[in-house]
Order: sequence, then structure tokens, then C-alpha cells
Amino acid sequence: MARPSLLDAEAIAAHMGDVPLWTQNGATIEREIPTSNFAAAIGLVNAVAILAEQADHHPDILVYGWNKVRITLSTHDQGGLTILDFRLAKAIDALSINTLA
Ligand code: H2B
Repeated sequence: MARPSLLDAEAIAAHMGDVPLWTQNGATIEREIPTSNFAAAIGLVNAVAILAEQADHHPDILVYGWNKVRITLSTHDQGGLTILDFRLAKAIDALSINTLA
């Protein structure tokens, strides 16, 4: 299947409107998710891993500060943001997450 191409700045701005919990950071988008405890953080990582495998699109995931998860999305083989990143961001947002905030 053809890989989607890079989004331009205008398209990125439009997609950012659909994912208000995410912040653009250069060629990536990021979401910080504080959860209730370490087990909830790991549960979230596992749920994201399943979505990533289904999409064949894989985020960087950092668990830190005992209960927080930072998810960073970018399309490595395109060197920036594509529709795949925004699709996965929306799928992550649709998870039922036991967050603190
Ligand atoms: N994930 C991300 N984030 N970027 C990619 O370019 C990417 C990926 N490529 N997951 C996929 C796997 C590619 O290596 C396979 C062959 O589809």
C-alpha cells in the first residue's frame, strides 16, 4: 500500500483542530497523559500498543514520574506528519483512559 505523503502546514493546522489534547512539536505531535497510578500508565501503554499494531504505525512512548505517559507521533519514513499520525492520535483519544486530568 502506498504510504501517505507529508502534510503541509495548512493541512497540519486543520488536523490540529481535531485533536486539541495534542501539541505540535516540530515534525511530531505529542500528548501528555497523567494517569491514576503506574499500573494505569502501563495499561494505557498496552492499549496504545494494540492500536499501533492494528494501524502498523508506531509512536514513541515514554512512561515517567510513576504515573505519566507521553506519546509522540511522527511518520518516520516520511520524516514528518502524515494522516497516519492524526488517525492514530484520534484512536488514542477514543480510548477510555483513567486519567487524572
Ligand atoms: N511507524 C511510524 N511512526 N512511522 C513509520 O514510518 C512507520 C511506523 N513505518 N511503523 C512502518 C511501521 C513501516 O516500517 C512498515 C513496513 O509499514
